[in-house]
Amino acid sequence: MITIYHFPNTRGLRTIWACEELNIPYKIEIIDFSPEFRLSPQFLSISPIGKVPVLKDGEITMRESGAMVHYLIDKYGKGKLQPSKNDPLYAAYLEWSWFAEATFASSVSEIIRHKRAFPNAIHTPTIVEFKKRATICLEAVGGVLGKRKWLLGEMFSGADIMIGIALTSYIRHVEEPFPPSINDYFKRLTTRPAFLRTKQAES
Ligand SMILES: N[C@@H](CCC(=O)N[C@@H](CS)C(=O)NCC(=O)O)C(=O)O
Repeated sequence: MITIYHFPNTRGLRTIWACEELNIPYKIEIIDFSPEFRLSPQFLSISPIGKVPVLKDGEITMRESGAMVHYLIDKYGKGKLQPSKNDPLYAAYLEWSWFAEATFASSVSEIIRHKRAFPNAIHTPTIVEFKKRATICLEAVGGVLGKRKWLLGEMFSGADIMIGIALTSYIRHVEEPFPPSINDYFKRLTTRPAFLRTKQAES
């Protein structure tokens, strides 16, 4: 049985959502998110930098949400949630998946980290700068969507899971409304039955 170490409203949602889309059985362990627990020898033994999510599948332990999504799709997807490797869309699938974490979510994360590290000395220009960076990323997503239903067109893929959770993070931490193109896409994402089951599972 796959185990996902998670804390509500964090990136483990990607891993849970992938399991739900693929009907893979899993269990969730909600961890104590305090720095004391995350940096304890017990948790560091499975997550050497004290972060969630962590995925355990038999002998395998993973600590990057995007890698978990790709792993689950490759191992259990039976062709679902990704284009085949010789499909020209495969490059876009990889690119949006990586963009979601390395570029988009990282701008939002700078805001979270700054507020967490300096709760009594928030430096407004820093927050403004990273909100601006996150918003440029959001506009890049809106720009490609156009009339497309999902990032790759008609095919819902792991890239939508990756971007979808970056969007939930944008709402919570950038606190700006989405432009209409993103709003419609976000509604489609968050009304998928697998997404609704994901939110239910973590609560
Ligand atoms: N790139 C990693 C980022 C993991 C990450 O930053 N997790 C956050 C929760 S979403 C965390 O554990 N933060 C605690 C901290 O940074 O101190 C991934 O995608 O899994």
